[in-house]
Amino acid sequence: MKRTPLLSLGIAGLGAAALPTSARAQAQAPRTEQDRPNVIVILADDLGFGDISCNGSRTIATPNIDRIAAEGIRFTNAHTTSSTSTPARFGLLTGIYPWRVPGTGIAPGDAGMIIRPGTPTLASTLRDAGYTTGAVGKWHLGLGESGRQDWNGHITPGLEEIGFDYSFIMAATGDRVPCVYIENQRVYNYDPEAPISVSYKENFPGEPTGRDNPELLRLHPSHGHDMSIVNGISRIGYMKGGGKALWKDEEIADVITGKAVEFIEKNRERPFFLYFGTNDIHVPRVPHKRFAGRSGMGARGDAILSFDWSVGRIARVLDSLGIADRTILIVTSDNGPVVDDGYRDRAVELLGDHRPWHIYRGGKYSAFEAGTRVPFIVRWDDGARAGTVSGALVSQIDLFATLARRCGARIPEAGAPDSRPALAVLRGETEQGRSWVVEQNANGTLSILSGGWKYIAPSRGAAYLKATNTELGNAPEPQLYDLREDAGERHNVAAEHPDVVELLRSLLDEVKHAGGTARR
Ligand code: NG6
Ligand code: CA
Repeated sequence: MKRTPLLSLGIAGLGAAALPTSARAQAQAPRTEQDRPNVIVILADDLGFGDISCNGSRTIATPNIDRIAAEGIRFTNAHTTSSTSTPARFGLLTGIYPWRVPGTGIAPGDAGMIIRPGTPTLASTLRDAGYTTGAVGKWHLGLGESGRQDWNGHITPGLEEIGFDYSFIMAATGDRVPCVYIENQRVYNYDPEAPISVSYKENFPGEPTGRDNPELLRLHPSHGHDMSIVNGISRIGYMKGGGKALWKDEEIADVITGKAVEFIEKNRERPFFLYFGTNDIHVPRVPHKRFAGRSGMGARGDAILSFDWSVGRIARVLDSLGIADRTILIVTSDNGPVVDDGYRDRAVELLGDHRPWHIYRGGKYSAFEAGTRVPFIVRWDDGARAGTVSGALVSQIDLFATLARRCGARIPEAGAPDSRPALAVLRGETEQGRSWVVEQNANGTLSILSGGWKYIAPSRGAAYLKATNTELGNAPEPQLYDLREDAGERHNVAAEHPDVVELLRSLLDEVKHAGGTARR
């Protein structure tokens, strides 16, 4: 508490972010063909900092993820922009803080395309630089026009319009309809005998629901999730039809990992970018039978093993194709962990000594650290600093500018206004990370981390989400935590450090008013 690190921050800290994008683009040296590594981002869903053994967990074994960490750089102070999925993914793919853009909250399954065509994305930027780009797995950023998608035809605008040459996706989440895969903007395995209708307003006449027909369920909701029944599991939203196109939850990891592998194999000869969002470990957690019961902590732990398997499968295909030394592999998570997220899958009862949150407070949805401090591992194509552990402050918001720089891609003038290149940091050459990181919780409360402090802005949001047993981090008064002394955010020291509160409040204000869409 005898520190004055903030004195060097403030406007100076913000300066680099305000650098015009044209200046950033000019700083990029031209690259040769060999100097364009492949990029794979594996984005887990709801995987907590404490859910992987390389982050210190002794209650679960994740050997495949640990291997990537041993061959790469493992970050211990890395943050997503948001403690829920849609905004976190929006930030990662656009380099724009989601709180700048209305409509980036948790999306229903019939949300329209949230990244409007014309917005530069990491995919479009790499595609413009000659990369073949693909997105596989969980999407959750909307598709087509809100509520008016033709699920029986071509859905547009889709991923092609925002930079992906290939896509094989789940529209939203495992627990939201429509429960079908969508390949290149058409339902995969489409069944003409069972045309698809989707509604987030009302049920279709005669269709069973979890609420009215619990006898049809093999997995029961604990809260919400009582609408249409697909594969014996009730979901959020109503759907009718689908027939043979409907997914089987226990096969999702195999199907999407298989499609990711196919994409890699097909594009092995040219530079590619693959964004692979796993369904694991989101609810409903119904892992394949080869993982069921294996973790000893129920479906949630089994889903972690399934996720670890997916990472291993991707790593092994890079080995067998001989392209690991031409590929940057990133493993991270969209937001922090939750144990009961709406199904009675016994995750709470069987958790035992496992601590998905590690030492941190809160969890998914929260402004506290467990919500946004996520696993983050980068294995470089050239093997840079293999096995390093870095405590540098980093954010997923910087992946866009950093990868663009490394891959010789030019960010369009208005692109990725909040993203800054952090190559030396992400390559483990320095621990001088960001001077600040901004993040948001489920109801949009903003926090800023800087100089070992964390300030959570006052908010009228609920303090506690009872259904998931999560402290959301909202409070009507300002909160200040000294993360170096109090990583668990137990003691609000705002009253003792009004000067720090004021500095961080004004820094946050400055970030809010600088850059972003306002500069477009
Ligand atoms: C919540 C869901 C939760 C999960 C979350 C999104 C209920 C009661 N809860 O609204 O189960 O789907 O949204 O999770 O419906 S995320 O990781 O995709 O952001
Ligand atoms: Ca998530």
